[in-house]
Amino acid sequence: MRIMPKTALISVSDKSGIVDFAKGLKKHGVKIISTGGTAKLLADSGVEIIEISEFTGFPEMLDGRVKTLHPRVHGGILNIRDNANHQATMKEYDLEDIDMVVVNLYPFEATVAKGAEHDEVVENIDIGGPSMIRSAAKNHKFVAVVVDNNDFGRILSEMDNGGTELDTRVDLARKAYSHTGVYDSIIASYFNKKLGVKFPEEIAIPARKKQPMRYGENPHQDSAFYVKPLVNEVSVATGKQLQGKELSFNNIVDIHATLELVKEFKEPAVAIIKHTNPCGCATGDNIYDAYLKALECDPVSAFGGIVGVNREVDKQLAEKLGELFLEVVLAPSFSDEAKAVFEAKKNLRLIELGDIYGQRDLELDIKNVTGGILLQDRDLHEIEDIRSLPVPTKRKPTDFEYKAMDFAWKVAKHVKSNAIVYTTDDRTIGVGAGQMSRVDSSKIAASKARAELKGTVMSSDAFFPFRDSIDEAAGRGITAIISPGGSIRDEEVIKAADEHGIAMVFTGVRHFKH
Ligand code: 93A
Repeated sequence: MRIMPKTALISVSDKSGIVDFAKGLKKHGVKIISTGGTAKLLADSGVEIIEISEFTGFPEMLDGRVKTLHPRVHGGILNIRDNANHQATMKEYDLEDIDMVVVNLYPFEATVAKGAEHDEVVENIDIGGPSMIRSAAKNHKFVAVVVDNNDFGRILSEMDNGGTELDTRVDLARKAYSHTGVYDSIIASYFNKKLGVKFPEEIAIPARKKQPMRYGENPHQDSAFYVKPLVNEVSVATGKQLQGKELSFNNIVDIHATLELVKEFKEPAVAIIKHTNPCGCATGDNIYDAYLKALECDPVSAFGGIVGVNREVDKQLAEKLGELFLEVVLAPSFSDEAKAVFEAKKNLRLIELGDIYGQRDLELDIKNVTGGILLQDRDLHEIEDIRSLPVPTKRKPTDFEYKAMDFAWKVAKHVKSNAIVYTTDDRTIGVGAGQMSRVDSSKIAASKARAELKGTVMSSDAFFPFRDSIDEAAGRGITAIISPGGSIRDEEVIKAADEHGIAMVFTGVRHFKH
């Protein structure tokens, strides 16, 4: 059923394109009712309008808090056009149909983002707008609701063809309820954050589509990437793609993993990630040096990997990176010369992130399970001073071992459990990830090592349930071990370390990653 609107109510905060749209409506003889700022803009642009105050018979009052909240507005929108009772009421109170509602809301999000005081934020909670949107969306059988200025074109073209289609009005209603739902969920998030409520009684997590994905984790899974509003942290969601193929679902997950790992280091650092696990990570005097060391860990696995660095990529590094097939390179920035080098690699995705050490956001980690979601704090724990941690073994760590364990611990935090990582003080030598038994991770980490394991250290994301991993590591020449401790067999584990002359540090913190 096509409907040609006779009367439209226009009240928009985002006024982009509104004048042309109103002029388009006028071509079809639509009567336009409008509020304060919108009315002024339209009138100044030569569009004939009726002020809302004239329509309701009441002035816009209480500093604009009440302008459209009136039975003439809501009756005009909500009445069922083919219901005799409704029509009798309309007549009785001399109400008039409103067939189109064009509303977008007070900029609550932008007001919070600019750091406004609470009172100003509250003033930007739109009440009348969502009410009209919800009324119009409910009565979509007769009324078109427009919340997205990008829809102006399709509506005018349908009107050119005789009026809006029912399918279109249903689709507009669908968008409208998402719009008011997300709007309210942002307001709720603001209050939750302000009051420090991490786990409220109910949650609606707002997010907006950033891009459709070609497919999900696998080609038979459909997918899209959504970003959360009001997150104050540099992330895969804020990164700018400078070149290369479209990002894939797995690229986004891996970019996130890579960035989280390189953020651990203040000194020049490089992480090479495959399937969210590092197959090389190193620090160096400069970023080029760090890359060579990271690549040396496992150059076979690095093929098709994601490389993340925490310094600008220069020409020298760009040329070196170009020797290997990579999916993505991410960095705070790329020099112009580096960009020129990468131009030859059309498919390689470059992600420029800006200052990766800006503030951390307090947002939570979300895990999906069928029928529910789990929320938890992000694992942002860092060791402040490794030398202050308990050393349960007879031998105390050397300076080198302390430095190496500090490095190894930062990497293990970003490896899927069970995680065992062998490192020197500036590079990974072997990484064992995602095994169901810890000793298997130890063996895999050792088997991956291309360099000498003698004199390296071992980190373990969780405690050792048995002494087997210690014996395994000792057999390879590992001299120090960092782990949370806390097993009921700690004594057995410490005894094993003492027998081998290994120094241990207990962090008291676990870094499971599933
Ligand atoms: O303060 S309100 O919640 N009270 C209302 O009755 C009302 N009606 C429309 N805000 C209200 N609006 C909003 O005003 C609209 O949602 C729109 O965002 C804005 C447009 O105001 P103006 O036309 O004065 O720029």
